[in-house]
Amino acid sequence: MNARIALLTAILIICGTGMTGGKLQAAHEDHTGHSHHDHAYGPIGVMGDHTHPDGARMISYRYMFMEMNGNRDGSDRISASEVLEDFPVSPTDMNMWMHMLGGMWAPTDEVTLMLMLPYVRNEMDHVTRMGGTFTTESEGSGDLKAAALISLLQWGCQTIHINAGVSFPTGSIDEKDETPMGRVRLPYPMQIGSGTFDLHPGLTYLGQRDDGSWGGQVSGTVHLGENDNDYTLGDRICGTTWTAYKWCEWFSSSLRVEIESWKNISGADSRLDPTLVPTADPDRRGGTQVDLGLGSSLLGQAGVLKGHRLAVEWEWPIYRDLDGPQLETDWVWTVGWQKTW
Ligand SMILES: [Cu+2]
Repeated sequence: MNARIALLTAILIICGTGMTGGKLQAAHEDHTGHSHHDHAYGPIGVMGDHTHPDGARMISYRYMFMEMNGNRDGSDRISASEVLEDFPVSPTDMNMWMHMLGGMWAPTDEVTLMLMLPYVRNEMDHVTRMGGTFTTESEGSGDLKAAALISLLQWGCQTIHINAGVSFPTGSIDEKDETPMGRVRLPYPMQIGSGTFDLHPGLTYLGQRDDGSWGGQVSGTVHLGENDNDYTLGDRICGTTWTAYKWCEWFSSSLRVEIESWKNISGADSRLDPTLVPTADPDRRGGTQVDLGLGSSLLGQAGVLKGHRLAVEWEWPIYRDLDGPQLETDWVWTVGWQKTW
C-alpha cells in the first residue's frame, strides 16, 4: 500500500510539473509544428503513444487477437500430462479477441483526453485427468478507461508526455459457464474486468525525422483496493521502445521490443478451487515476458483518405518466465483504424 501511495504522489508531482512545462512550451510553439508532431504515431499495439494539437479529435477502433497454446512453468514448456500430475484439470489453449473503441480530444495543446472501451471474448480449452475435454467461454464489455496525456517537454522534433489514466470496474468478474462440474464461476484469466479501480500511469517519448520516427514508453497498472470477489489482480509494469521507417509519405514499417512483468493475484475468490486447475490458483498468475513486434501503417494523404490511418502489428514473445503452470502467449495480432479531424 505504501508503494502505491508513493507512486500516486509521484504522478501528481510529475503532472503538476507537466502543466507548468506545457504552458512554457506553448508560448514558443508555432502552428507549423503541429502537423509535424501529429504524424509521429507509434506502433498500433502501443496505447496513448501520441498527443494531438489544440482542438483535434480522433476516433479509433482496434481489433486484437491473442493465441495462447500450451503451458509453461518458469521458462520451460510443460505438457498437459505433466500439469495433470498435480491437477485434475489442465488448460490446453486459450484465445482472446478484443474490440477496442477509442476517442481522443485535445482541449489544449498541452492536454489530450482519451477514452477507451474494450469488448472481450475469451475461449479456453481443457483436458481432464480422466481424458475428457471441455471448452469454456466468456464475453462482455471490459473496464472503461479514461486518460489525460499531458505534454511535459518538447525540443526540436522530440516530445515527452505523461500518461495519467484510470480505469473503472465496468467489466464483469462474475463470469460463469458449463463445465463437467456443472455451471461454475470461471477462473481468473476468463474474467472480463479487474473488479477494481486501476491507475495507468506512464511516460512516453517520441522523436521524428523526415524518414521515420522512434519512441519509448514506460507504463504501469496499479490495482486499487480489493474487488467484490475478495481479490486484487497483480500490478503490471511495461517498457517498450520502437523505431519506424517511412518508405514514403503514406507507408511505414515498425520494429518494437517490449518487456512486461506482472505480479500474482493477492487475495482469492472463495468460489474457485486452486487445487482443481492452475488457472484458479492466485499464486500461479505472475510472469515476465519480452516480445518483439513488427508493424506497418498506411496513412491517407489526400481526398477522402486524408486523416485515416490503417495499421497492423504482430507481436511474438522471445522470452517468457511464468509463475506456472500457466498458459503461454504465442502471438498477438492488432489491427487498428484511426481517423483524425
Ligand atoms: Cu489520437
